[in-house]
Amino acid sequence: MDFIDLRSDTVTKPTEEMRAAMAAAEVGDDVYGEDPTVNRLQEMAAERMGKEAALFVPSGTMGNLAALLAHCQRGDEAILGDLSHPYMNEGGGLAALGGIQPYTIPNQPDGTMKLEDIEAAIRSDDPHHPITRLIALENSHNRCNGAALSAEYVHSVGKLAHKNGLVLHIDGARIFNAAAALGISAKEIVGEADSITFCLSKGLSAPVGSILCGSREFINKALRMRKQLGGGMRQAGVLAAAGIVALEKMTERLGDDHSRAKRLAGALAELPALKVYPQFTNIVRFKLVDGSGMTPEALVKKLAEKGILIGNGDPWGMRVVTHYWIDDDAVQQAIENFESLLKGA
Ligand code: TLP
Repeated sequence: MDFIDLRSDTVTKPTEEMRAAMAAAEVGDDVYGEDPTVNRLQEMAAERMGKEAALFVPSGTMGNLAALLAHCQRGDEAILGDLSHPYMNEGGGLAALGGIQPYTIPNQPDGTMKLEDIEAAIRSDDPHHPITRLIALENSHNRCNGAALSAEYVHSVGKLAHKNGLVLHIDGARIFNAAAALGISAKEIVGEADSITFCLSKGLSAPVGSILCGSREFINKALRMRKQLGGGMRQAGVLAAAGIVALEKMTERLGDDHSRAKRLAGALAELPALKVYPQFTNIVRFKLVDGSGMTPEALVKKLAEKGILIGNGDPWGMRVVTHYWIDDDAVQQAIENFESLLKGA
């Protein structure tokens, strides 16, 4: 059966153009800094984010971790949203491998943290306290329904960080989705950030890889962290080649994914059995209302039997995520299957 896979945009497979670019890629040993395709991708990525330098890493998780390790010492504290990916979904790597203490602040439904909450979390210079070193934002915000944080908000957090001698890191796994939703460039959003991670292997459809961007000095430190984490890759140009196509060809089309997500959100909201949360980008979150007569597990299973895969990973409800391989027809089929399973529920 050909599945309509709405579990995540991480399921995207490379396009034909990516596969051709991968086959033709010029490669070298990237641990020696000699892979011309990786070097080109890194230069392009730094330019797109308006930063001095960039580093190709195997995953978004490693990009965030290498950034935190490069910015923080053991025992330092990082201020994070309580629904943020580095806090919730990265295996506790910052604590386990970095000895970094997370100080979590409630994420608001729009993915922000209140500025006054952030300010209150910054420690005073007292030997009883850990040293606050970093603030991390996530944009777009996965668990907060894919909400895009405005450039103004990101700038104000950056200003607050710098006024207090802290750094701002952005988990921008889906920064190009945020940019598309806000109608501005990614560069305009991340101007105040000291570092940013973004993913090539989600909505941009590359098979593997993320990019960490920042100052030259920061990227030199992060390079050492990537090595410590075992993320130094050799002839990685075969992967970077797909990343170049992703940056050149895939960022401008993300609005299509957002329109399809909007259509899905609208149709699901018509079903009395579902409560659908606000939709902003390519992520639609929803849950079954009390008395629907269906459990999330049963709904996921019944949809899968019809060839529709959806995400059901956590107490925050179910999720469908649109991406390059989900066309209008797939959206229509998904809607029809939801309707027939939940009709009368
Ligand atoms: N998110 C995955 C799962 O881990 C939940 C998904 O399917 O959405 N930052 C953000 C905001 C992410 O959503 C993800 C992946 C990552 C970082 C980590 O990226 P990878 O999977 O490349 O390590």
